Amino acid sequence: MNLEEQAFAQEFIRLATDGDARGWHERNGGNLSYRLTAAEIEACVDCFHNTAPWNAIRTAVPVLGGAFFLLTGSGKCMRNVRFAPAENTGIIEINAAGNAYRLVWGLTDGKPTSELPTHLAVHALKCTGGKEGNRVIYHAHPAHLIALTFILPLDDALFTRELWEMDIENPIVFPEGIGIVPWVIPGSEAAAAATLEKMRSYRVVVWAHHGTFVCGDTFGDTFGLMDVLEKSAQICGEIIAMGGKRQTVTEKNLRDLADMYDLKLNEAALSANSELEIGIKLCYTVHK
Ligand code: 2HA
Ligand code: ZN
Repeated sequence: MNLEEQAFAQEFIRLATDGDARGWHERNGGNLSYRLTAAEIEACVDCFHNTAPWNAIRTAVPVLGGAFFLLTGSGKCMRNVRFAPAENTGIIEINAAGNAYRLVWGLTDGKPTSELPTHLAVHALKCTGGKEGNRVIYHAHPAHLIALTFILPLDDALFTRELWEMDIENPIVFPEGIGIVPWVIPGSEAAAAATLEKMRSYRVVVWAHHGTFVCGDTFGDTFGLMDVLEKSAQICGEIIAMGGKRQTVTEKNLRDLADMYDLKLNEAALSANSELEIGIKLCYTVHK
């Protein structure tokens, strides 16, 4: 079978296409990577070549030794992925020591995403302790979330609390909260290190004034997570544009929800001040 027709490749293409349709991928913005299962590697091995040179990975990822990733290419556009998967995406193999990678399929005239250090660092962190989950890592530039990073304090608990209040399902979708990384140079080892630190506690990291990094077990989970975050950020932006909240979801409401659905909610976000002042008072009255 043609590699592009494999179910995982089709799901990868669908996510790239849907993210582009949402407007999250202007020009070459954003990137996506997926760690293949043993069965998928087996099914594709005849399509792989072993002639490309090995490239050093500056921060070695021994736990990923022998892994294969399907990923977008540096400078490639999500909107083109579905029309020419083998030009815009590729599969890399990590060597046994986890300190080098080589291209084994695709990216016929290119190289892996500029954010490869962050993708690999987060995959290494998230694949440990049961190698089944967190196969998908997705970076996008959703406008409302980025806009909020110019308005809300760059604080994990406050950001989490605001987004939780925006959609009743959000505490269920990301009970552990979200991490915020202040401005960092895109593609840098520093960006990877800062993201890694936050990913120890979360599955969502927002890069201030840049975009969002999320990970999920499946393509559907990952896209859904990005989607709820962005919709919540949009609601938050509209509230600010309307002059701020007159009432909101209280700490008690959230604790009741946690009891009912047996959620372990992030305590700092639960007790965060929901009467933020951000130039305008974001919340005028909180009905307790
Ligand atoms: O792929 O979004 O952060 C381009 C980017 C870099
Ligand atoms: Zn980016």
